[in-house]
Amino acid sequence: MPNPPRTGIRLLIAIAVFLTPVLASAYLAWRECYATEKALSLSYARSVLRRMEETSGQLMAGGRALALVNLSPCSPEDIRLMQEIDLASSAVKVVGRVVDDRLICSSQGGANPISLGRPDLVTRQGVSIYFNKDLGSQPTHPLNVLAINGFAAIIDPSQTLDDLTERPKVEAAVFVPSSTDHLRVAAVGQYFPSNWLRQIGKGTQTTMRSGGYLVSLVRSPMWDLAVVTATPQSYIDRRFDRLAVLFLPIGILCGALLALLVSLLYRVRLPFPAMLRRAIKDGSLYVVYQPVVELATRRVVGAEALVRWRSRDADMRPDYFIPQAERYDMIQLITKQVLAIMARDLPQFLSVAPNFFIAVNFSAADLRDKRTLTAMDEFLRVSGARPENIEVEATERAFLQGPETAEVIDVLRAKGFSVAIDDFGTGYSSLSCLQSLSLDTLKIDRSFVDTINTDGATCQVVPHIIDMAHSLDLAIVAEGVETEPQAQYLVKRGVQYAQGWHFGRPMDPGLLCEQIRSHASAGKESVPAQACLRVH
Ligand code: G
Ligand code: G
Ligand code: MN
Repeated sequence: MPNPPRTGIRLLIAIAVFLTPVLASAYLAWRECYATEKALSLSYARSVLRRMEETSGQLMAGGRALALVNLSPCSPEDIRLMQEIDLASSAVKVVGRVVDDRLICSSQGGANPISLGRPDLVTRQGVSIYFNKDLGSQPTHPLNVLAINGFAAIIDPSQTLDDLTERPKVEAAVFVPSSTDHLRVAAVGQYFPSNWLRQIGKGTQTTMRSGGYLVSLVRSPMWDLAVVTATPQSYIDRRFDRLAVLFLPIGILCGALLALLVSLLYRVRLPFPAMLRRAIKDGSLYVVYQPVVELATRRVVGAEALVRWRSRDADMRPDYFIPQAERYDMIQLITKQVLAIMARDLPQFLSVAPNFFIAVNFSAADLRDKRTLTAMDEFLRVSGARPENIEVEATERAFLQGPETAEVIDVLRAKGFSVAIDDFGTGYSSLSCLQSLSLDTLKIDRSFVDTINTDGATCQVVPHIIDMAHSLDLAIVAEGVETEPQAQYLVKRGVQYAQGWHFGRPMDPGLLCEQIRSHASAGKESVPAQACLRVH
């Protein structure tokens, strides 16, 4: 991960990852409920329409049959034929004869003529419709009369929509679309704004949501009829509540598992080589510089370059990743990166103090490889530094790797680089081997400097190391100097250089440059004021 997200962002991602399946399952559940209710209301509307179409068909067929035989209206033969038609017409309650807006007889026999008044509507097919007529049935029950060419079909509007009793609060109506005010043939409920009907053409159907209702419209392809149903939103909500009990726990479970998985993925470490390659590529490796002071003057004369790994894992410390990189034979990648960063930083140091030196840590693999020599030539070319500006540090273990190592060290020294033995005293061969090594500087390990002015057994070792380095004509850098008494002791013993928290912690190049500048300008005036302000 090039830029690992911070805790806050990670938390946000986890919440988002958790909520996605939860919301998705809720959405799917809701869509499922909506689709089910939509299908139900459409199929109901279609079945009502089918029944109305049947009625119309039977009315027309009956009318044609009577016209064909041309019997005298209400004659016994006529009434017998009407009874046959009645029997064949399942959707029609009674059939009869209408003359001059009066029902003069029916399949139930010749009764007194009943006046129907003006028809409420005459459809495009020529059907006269009389709504809600009391035809003397017991108990009193308003019926609709549909008449054409003197023949009448009598239907019970309350039976048209009787399926609805199972679904309380669902509203429905049968309309005559061609009538200007969309007359209702039958209706349950009130909520029928007429503009719904404008939505559909002949033979089509549609569903929409409006005013808290799910509205379905179907319109007959051949008859002047349309059916509207309005299902309250509460039907969808109730269905959703039932389904959510099932869907939501699954969604929550998936969300939790997914969030867990994502957070695990963030935590899982790449294998070390992949991590290191990525760190090099995305610039997570950087270099800090720890000042080296001349003890007599306390001037900063040089610095040690120490590599750092910017990582969200707090344990990416050099004492972990340097040995790992050595084990995976990748340490030279780090050396290369450190040299590249140093080449960028050095010019600003040198512009302030031309004799400044930087010590760089080499591992055994660097010293075994002859390509290190060409890399150092390239370093000088790119950085504009002189070999005297660079000191190569290596532990005694690295020094004792055989003839190739000795050869590389010799060539480095011949080129003018100085070479230091690092962490001196911690290895097993130490003093006896020192003589045989080709060296310029000895760095006394921190663990020995720690014993100065104490009465531990190893405190006897420090003067020996110092004396020996003097006798071999080596420069000495004491590492890990933390107190002034330690510094005093070292001065007294003739140690020229020191490094440690007493003089300065490892720091950014900009800060180091400022320190060198303030030291240098205390001596002479010619230091350029802008030297350290270079931005990389
Ligand atoms: O200051 P610090 O805690 O980083 O030092 C830890 C160890 O890592 C030291 O022994 C130091 O020599 C080593 N080290 C720091 N930078 C480098 C480097 O660039 N290359 C190698 N090989 N070792 C380094
Ligand atoms: O390469 P070398 O092993 O010399 O690296 C020096 C190490 O010692 C680095 O980890 C550096 O941060 C650490 N160090 C430098 N000065 C002091 C100091 O005064 N006290 C302590 N405890 N550690 C120091
Ligand atoms: Mn070192």
